[in-house]
Amino acid sequence: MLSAIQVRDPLRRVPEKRIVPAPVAVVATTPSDAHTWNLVYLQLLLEEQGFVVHNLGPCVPFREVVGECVATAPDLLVLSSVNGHGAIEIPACAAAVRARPEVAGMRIVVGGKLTTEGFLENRKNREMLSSGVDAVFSPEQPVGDFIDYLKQFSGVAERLPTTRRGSGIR
Ligand code: B12
Repeated sequence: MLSAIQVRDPLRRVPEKRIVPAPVAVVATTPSDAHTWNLVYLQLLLEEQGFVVHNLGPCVPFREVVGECVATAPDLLVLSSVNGHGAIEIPACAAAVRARPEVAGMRIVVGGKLTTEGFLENRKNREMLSSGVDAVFSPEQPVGDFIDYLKQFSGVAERLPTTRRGSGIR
């Protein structure tokens, strides 16, 4: 004889698994810079820290950087340049991104071999910060400093409305 299935509490719901969207980063470089492994390195490092990454690849026109930021509303824009012209090109790129109110809350960080001198003069550093860059990582700085900086984004998803996050749901 078939016995009836016993359901202890039919209305009891399975506990919801909390889905926390990952922070999103756009990785880009300047229009003149053809180096690629720096971008791959940054993508892997950011992914290891829990980010969903949109890597735009080498030689990116400013308008493409701006377009991607506006389209994906990332938490972070990482601008990397190693050909030595970064300190000249990055302020214009950062200013173009900062002109867009849609991404006002996004952080912009910069790093790599930004000049041909092997170090970054204070004047060039200040120029980048005043163009809208939030943090500049100089060539001699250990990568641990960047990883520490990224820790502030670990709770970012909990602070933001879910509607803002179109992609990268984990
Ligand atoms: C491979 C290479 C090329 C290849 C690139 C191929 C490709 N598809 O990537 C080719 C042949 C195309 C090339 C061309 C040129 N190159 Co080149 N290239 C290199 C080389 C040998 C390796 C670069 C590399 O892949 N490194 C591996 C990655 C993982 O490391 P990385 O790029 O250094 O990035 C690290 C850090 O900078 C840092 N970092 C980078 N970005 C950021 C961002 C943040 C936020 C943080 C925290 C850290 C960070 O983290 C990374 C890991 O430690 C370097 C010399 C060297 N040994 O570094 C020269 C080098 C970068 N090139 C150089 C130059 C000058 C050129 C050319 C101008 C040469 C020429 N006269 O034509 C052209 C420029 C082309 C262009 N339009 O940009 C110089 C730059 C000098 C400077 N900045 O003062 C270097 C340093 C060689 C040298 N010692 O002179 N290059």
